[in-house]
Amino acid sequence: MAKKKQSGSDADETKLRRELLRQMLLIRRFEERAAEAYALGKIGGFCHLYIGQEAVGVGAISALREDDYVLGTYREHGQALARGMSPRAIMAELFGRADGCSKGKGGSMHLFDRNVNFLGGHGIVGGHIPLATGVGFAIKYRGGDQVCLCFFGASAINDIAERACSYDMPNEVVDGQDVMAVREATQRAIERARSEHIPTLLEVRTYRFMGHSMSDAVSGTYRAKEELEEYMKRDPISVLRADMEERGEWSEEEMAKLDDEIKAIVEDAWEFADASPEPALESLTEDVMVDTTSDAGELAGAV
Ligand SMILES: Cc1ncc(C[n+]2csc(CCOP(=O)(O)OP(=O)(O)O)c2C)c(N)n1
Repeated sequence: MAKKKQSGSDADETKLRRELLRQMLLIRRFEERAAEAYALGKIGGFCHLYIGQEAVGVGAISALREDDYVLGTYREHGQALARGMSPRAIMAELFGRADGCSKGKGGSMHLFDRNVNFLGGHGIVGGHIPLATGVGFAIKYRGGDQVCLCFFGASAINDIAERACSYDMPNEVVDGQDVMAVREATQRAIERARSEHIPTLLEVRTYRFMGHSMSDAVSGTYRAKEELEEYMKRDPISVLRADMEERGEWSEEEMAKLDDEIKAIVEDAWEFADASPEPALESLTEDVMVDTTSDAGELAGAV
């Protein structure tokens, strides 16, 4: 398709879509390799993949400022990557190695990086929601205008939804396979949080393509193949890619080139993780990282 000449803001939009596509593809390729590493016994313990849900983390996090905060569940690899954490440090953490972001002592469910205000990685369903609330209060007490974005799954919802309704919390239902829809809904929530100081509950409807965790069968035994196939027609990467192709701003060749670049980043992360040593025995009793001189460290210490 011929490329039309673009105005400044159109060019910015194109750039944004490319960046969101790049991030979603990075998550997809990273997690495909993580699945392989798990099968080879390089990753131990739990490993919950985000494949199929990439538009949620990427769309929402793309709306944040650098000084905002993010907390996630144990299914947080994609959110950590979208927040800008290093693929090397994440892969090394999955491998349980000393160069991992949590020094190899947290694993898949406990990714953390104070440099990008990514405050975990939490294994207890719903357990991090009070922590995120604490971050919110800390921001308020300090008179800041940052926001705290907290991801959680549907099983934590009974409690939250009941409270949200009883306190009349603003809420919105969002198409979680459409990265731009997630971004725009999050922008509305952020605007409300910064200007009115109130939280928003976004119900982002998405679908995981893999099993619950790597200990499950590949795509789970508890759902019909037809159901999975139906949802895979709305793969978030294909949805954005089709939109970009229709606009004449993306081609097969560009996709192949991007894919090669991303595969090289993931390969480098694997090699880095594989070469990293296991944590030293004496490090088992050392603190992992709370550095109270940093902003995120201070908040993590506070909550
Ligand atoms: C308090 C608590 N209860 C039970 C578990 C075991 N558990 C791990 S994942 C999970 C299901 C969570 O589903 P959901 O919140 O919808 O998130 P998803 O896994 O679909 O991302 C459960 C029950 C847990 N981690 N914490």
